[in-house]
Amino acid sequence: MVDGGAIRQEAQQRAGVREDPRLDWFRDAKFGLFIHWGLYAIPAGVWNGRQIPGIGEWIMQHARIPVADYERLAGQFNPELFDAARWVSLARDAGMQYLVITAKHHDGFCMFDSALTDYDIVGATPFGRDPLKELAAECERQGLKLGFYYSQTQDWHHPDGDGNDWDYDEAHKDFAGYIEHYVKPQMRELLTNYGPICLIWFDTPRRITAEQSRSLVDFVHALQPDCLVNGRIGNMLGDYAETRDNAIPDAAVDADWEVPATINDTWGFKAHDHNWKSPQELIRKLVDVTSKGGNYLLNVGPTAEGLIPQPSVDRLLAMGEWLRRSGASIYGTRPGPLQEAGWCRSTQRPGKIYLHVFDWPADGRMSIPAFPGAAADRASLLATGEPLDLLRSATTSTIVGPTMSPDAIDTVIVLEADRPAGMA
Ligand code: JFZ
Repeated sequence: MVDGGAIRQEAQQRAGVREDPRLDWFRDAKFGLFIHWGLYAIPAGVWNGRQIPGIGEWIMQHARIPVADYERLAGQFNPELFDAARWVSLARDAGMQYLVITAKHHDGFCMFDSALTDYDIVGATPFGRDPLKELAAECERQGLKLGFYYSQTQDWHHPDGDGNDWDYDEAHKDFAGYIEHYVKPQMRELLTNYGPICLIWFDTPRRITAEQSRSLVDFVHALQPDCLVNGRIGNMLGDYAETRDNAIPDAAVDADWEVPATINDTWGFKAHDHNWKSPQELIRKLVDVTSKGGNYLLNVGPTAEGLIPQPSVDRLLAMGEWLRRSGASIYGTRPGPLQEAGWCRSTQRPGKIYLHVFDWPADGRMSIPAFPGAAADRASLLATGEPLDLLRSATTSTIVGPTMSPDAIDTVIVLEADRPAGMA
């Protein structure tokens, strides 16, 4: 959908939008928690004893499960171990600045109390609680921004939604009516009953017309002017661009953008997916994304009991630990001046340049060019403040650090000028 080249094109379309102060928090946030949670957590990738290939939240589509059969999952959904306070504090401990949870995914099941349908968590499950309400209260209490994922086109349960051709006849769907009389009223519920919502995360913009995309953007903004709309509203609209899933652009992109990413290979919980990325890999991806100007929206898929899988918890906590020592090089930064160096990533803020070194050189020596308009007079290690030697010539400077890597995941070197005004 949107890769490095396409995302740059989208940026051009949004020219001028770059200055929109509604996105100030988003530009500084860098790291968010994505939560895919719904009825699909019950089968967890297995239907009638058969492992269904592909992402877990797509099981209804991949196994062509009739609505009447899939609906029965609601009667079993009772996530008694769900604890909003624990989820939100995990996101805080991981160093995340916002949380986005599935209010309605493609399966059409509503994880919030909706007057538009009985097919929702309060009306159709033994659980009977509204987890979005509980999360909204906790986010408010713990100071985390809250956003909702909402599948505006695909709805495999609604007869007029897109995507279900095994129960319904695609040719006879009133998709326009579904947008007007179902999607919009539900948007009103989500943007009225849960306090301030930082963003609506739309998805898979198939069959939606430019007019429909635009009217949904306007509808959201009319209800909550500060609520952002992501690029997957379709038709090059929305407040910021979304890359393809797990796709990090190859170079910095001067636009507002976000990478949605998985820790293993599914969004919704799958019992048999154990392909977890290492903490090192995840931290380096966050650094890479930040150095190119984007945000990293990292997903967890809670179980049907309401628990975030322990391997995910462990990785998020490891990321938080690294961010506690090196977060100054991430939050609120912009892409740094050394983009093509290969041996490092760079970020910056006024007066400071941060060099991120993944693979520390054996001799501890690293050369940097003399940045135009950005004198680097001093170098130090961010985590400890330890000063490093800086050997300078007219065109390059050589940083002389220890021969042992100070941080095997990513060592951050801070460059500062004696005249900070010239920098950044
Ligand atoms: C979509 C959903 O279908 C999926 O279930 C999940 O919610 C994910 C975050 O988003 O999947 C996509 C959407 C776009 C691309 C790939 C998967 N893409 O552009 O490559």
